Amino acid sequence: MNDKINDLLRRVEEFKPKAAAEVEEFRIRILGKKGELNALLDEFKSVAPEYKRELGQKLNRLKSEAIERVNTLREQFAAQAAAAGSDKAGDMTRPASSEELGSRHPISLVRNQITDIFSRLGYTIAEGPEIEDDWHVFSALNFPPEHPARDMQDTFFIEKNPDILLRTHTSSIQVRTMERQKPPIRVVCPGRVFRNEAISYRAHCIFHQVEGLYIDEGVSFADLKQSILYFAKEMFGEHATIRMRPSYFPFTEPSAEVDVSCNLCGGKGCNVCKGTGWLEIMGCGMVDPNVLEASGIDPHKYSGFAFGMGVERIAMLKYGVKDLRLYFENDVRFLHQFDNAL
Ligand code: 2NL
Repeated sequence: MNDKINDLLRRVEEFKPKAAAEVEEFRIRILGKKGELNALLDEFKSVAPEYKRELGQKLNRLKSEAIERVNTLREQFAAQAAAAGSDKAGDMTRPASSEELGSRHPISLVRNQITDIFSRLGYTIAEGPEIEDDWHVFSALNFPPEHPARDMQDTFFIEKNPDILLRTHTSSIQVRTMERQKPPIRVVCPGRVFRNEAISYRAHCIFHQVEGLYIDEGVSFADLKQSILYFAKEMFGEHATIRMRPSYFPFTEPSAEVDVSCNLCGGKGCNVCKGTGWLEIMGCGMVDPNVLEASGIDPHKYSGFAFGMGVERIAMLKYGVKDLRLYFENDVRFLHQFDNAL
């Protein structure tokens, strides 16, 4: 009996299974109901009383060692299986792979910069429909009936109906504002505009404008000039200066074209400003009394100024973009260059 116990004890100690299934087999063979340990306990019943004490203690030790061995081996295999499982999921302690982040489109960035600057002068933002009627785009703005902008060649008409068209400028938003609201009026109107043009590096049939309108009693050309100078300095830097050249628009009188000093050559003349030292940034003027009248504002009591600029052009000057088509292609190599732009 003593030899049998010693033999089993040695086999328990030397048991080195290669798989979890072997541990379970071992447990049933040794510790199971009809296992070797129970067989020894049966045999123990008929052991002579003088050996009972010693053999009983040995049997108890064998039992607890067998149980402990099975438990440790089970834990080892469970840990191994868990480690193998997490291998499939990847190393959970590795840093997460970075997400590709989107960024603002340069046109949105510049449009927001423009409207932010005028917000600081007390302007609010107004928007309006892209599909307009003749009144809000042309007639209320003093366009004569035979003006070339009304030609099918220049404007997109919907269903060939001469009264339903895609707006060619955002002035229609200002007309709607004047119809709705009494002076004082101070609004900036950003939006998409549409013109029937062949697409090239310098022209596109869809582009973006921001226009502004200020109407109150006693608004003068001096107010216009100071407001535009403030805008130019905020947009292009404190060193920026402006000049105004006489121009013509149907909706303003007098009208002017605004140039900003070239920030690349500091006014000396370079290939961007074509040697002039100046870059054209917008058009402006005093609102024509006919335009005020058409929208229900008394031109004897009120006066105002208006201005309009192309967002693509301002972005080109600010960021040196040389081809308009880049704004519409959404190539990420172009867009990511503006990740850290204001
Ligand atoms: C340009 C020139 C301009 C306006 C837009 C305007 C609007 C109303 C009344 C009078 Cl409702 N004027 N807008 C005035 C002068 C110039 O835009 O070159 N835009 C890109």
